Amino acid sequence: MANMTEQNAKVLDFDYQIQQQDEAFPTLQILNNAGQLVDEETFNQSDISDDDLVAIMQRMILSRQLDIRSTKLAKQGRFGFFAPTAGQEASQMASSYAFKDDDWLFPGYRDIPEIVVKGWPIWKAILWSRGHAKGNEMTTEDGKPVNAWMPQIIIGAQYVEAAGTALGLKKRKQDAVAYTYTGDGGSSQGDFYEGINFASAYKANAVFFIQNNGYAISTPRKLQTAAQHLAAKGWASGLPSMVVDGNDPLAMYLAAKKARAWSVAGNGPVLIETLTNRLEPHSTAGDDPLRYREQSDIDEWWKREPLIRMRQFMTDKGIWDETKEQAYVDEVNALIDDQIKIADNIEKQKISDFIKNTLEVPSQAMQEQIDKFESEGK
Ligand SMILES: Cc1ncc(C[n+]2csc(CCOP(=O)(O)OP(=O)(O)O)c2C)c(N)n1
Ligand SMILES: [Mg+2]
Repeated sequence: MANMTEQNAKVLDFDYQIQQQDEAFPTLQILNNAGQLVDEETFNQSDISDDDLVAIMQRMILSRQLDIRSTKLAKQGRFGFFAPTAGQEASQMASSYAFKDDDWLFPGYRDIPEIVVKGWPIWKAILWSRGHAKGNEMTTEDGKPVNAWMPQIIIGAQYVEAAGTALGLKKRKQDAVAYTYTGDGGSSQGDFYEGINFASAYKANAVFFIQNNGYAISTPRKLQTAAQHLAAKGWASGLPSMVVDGNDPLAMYLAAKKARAWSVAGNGPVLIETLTNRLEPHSTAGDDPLRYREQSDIDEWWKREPLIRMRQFMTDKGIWDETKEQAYVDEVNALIDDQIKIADNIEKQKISDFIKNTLEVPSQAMQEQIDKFESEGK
């Protein structure tokens, strides 16, 4: 027996294993950067109408305008914490379009636009950014519940929350899923692994997104993990896992729609890595991206942002033009103007209110603080 078995040779060939990891995750793309369909057959599978395309485009524009206005407000000191979203519109808006009102959204701090299109008023998002308790009310303008949790600040924690809710939905035999977004950095957290492992073991109704936008604050994707694809992390938990061009709205919508259908049918969760890029600073708190990346890299990614290709595709299809776009931009900005006024007119939060909202039953020390601030009218 001079020769190794093919099986043993593969097990012991580490180069082969690394190469396999790379080849196992091709990227799903339907619309290229020039706005042309690269795969008409897959496009047809998404069964998407012209109205859906317009709705997705409008949501992406809403998100871009919110980003622009929020950044300006933050510079004027009128916004609290804001994490810019430019460049991630397909990853966020086209994917979330595939979900329904009954589905539960578990957002991270960069996922404000996904909550807004679920019915959370922008004025509440502004109050949330300022740390006002009213911003934690996940309800519509007329008080109806919005199936979303508050944006999570603890990196990756939303994966655990989503896993638990996903199991609840399965046990109650509900026709709904929990869907959640974290970042490339988030996929290195313990909560990430615990969430996907638990949800997969129980075949819970969940769709997990990793928005790989290239950076965790200043740490580039390559320094965060040696995994060649973040989606590969899902395989360890037995999950179908895919890599999607995160700047392609059509691919993002189809991936999310297929993942939801798979999960709601009782097959368990799906993990989706979206390849995108953060075009702006990490947050409006003063981060300067030029300390850790080149301007030329940022410029290149701006040429690949998702609105460009969607605009081209829909213009070629005859369902979009500059006039329509400008009219919608104006409409959204008028809405944002109104929402800012509402937020500014809400009664200011007292320090005592802030402490009262921390725990349902305040500790003794907190009660003493509440009493003290209340006695001073604060
Ligand atoms: C558990 C935890 N550790 C550290 C931080 C500080 N922190 C805030 S944002 C961030 C980077 C997250 O990067 P990524 O997951 O890629 O998301 P992105 O900001 O790019 O959307 C870190 C480390 C935190 N909020 N929570
Ligand atoms: Mg990131």
